[in-house]
Amino acid sequence: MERNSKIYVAGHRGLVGSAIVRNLKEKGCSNIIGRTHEELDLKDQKSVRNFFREEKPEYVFLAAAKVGGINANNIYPADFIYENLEIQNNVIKAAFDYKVKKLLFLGSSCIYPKMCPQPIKEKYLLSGYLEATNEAYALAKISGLKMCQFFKRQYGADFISCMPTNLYGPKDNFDLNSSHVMPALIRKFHEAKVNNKEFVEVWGTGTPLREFLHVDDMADGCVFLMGNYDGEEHVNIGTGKEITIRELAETIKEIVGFTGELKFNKDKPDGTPRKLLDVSKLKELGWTYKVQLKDGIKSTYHWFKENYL
Ligand code: GFB
Repeated sequence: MERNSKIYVAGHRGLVGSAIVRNLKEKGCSNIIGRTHEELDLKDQKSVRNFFREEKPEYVFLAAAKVGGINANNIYPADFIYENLEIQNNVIKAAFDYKVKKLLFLGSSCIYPKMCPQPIKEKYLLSGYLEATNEAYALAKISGLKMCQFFKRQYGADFISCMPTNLYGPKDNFDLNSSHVMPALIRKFHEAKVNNKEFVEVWGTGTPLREFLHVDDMADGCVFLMGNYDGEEHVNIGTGKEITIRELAETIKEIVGFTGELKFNKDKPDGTPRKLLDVSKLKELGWTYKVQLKDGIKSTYHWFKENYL
């Protein structure tokens, strides 16, 4: 990928897509294209094919998806499986038909079995039952990574996939019903502080473990893979470190400066107990993360106060 290569970032205004655009621009890339929902509905096959025929991008980062936290995934499984399959089928097939040089498909660590050995290696995929709360999204993402693998195997298409751990950072979704835990707790603790509330509700038991990667690291890892990897197997992207939801809540509470209590609502699902990624494959390729969790939470909280309120 050269600085003047024509690069399409699908989902260029989202949490990951916007970070990829920032990273590419920092690296001097000058020919980056994106389309908003209004400009291009990726669920509409005809529009997607027209776009690829007219624009003929050379490289594609497929960061567009219907995403959400445990609550949204649990409530809307039909939407999560159908819309994500539509988006990825349309983009991957159009990329193939219009001879895109290379495509990177972005998945998620929820593709792995609920109870598989930790840390999770890429080869554990499909070795057991999925976590029920995000089975729909996981099946869509598994299909996408397998589709890239099979287009490479059958046609020699340079389509690769990466599977990130839980991501957070600027431009995240802070809506309390559809968001992931990190932005939800940042917002809850902030609003509890400014409104002098006595407690903040944390969903579940607080015992699940999660790994968190800042989206700027995710973007850097994606650009690194686009330039340095062409294998069939997907690649995990993460930090290799995990924290309990309780520890996360206490860390965010301290950073925000809330002095009240935590209340755990056990009526909300815990989801998968752990999903720590084995990141040795990416490390051996020559990439590791940089943003430490506390620094990332502080900068995300700053972004939230500057941009969301
Ligand atoms: O981040 P999260 O929504 O998704 O939840 P998953 C992580 C853990 O945080 C769960 C707990 O155990 C939640 O119960 N949690 C505590 C909260 N308080 C809150 C809160 O206020 N909001 C939220 N959202 N969680 C997602 C998958 O699973 O991981 C997606 O559903 C995707 O498909 C994503 O794969 C990366 O980490 O459980």
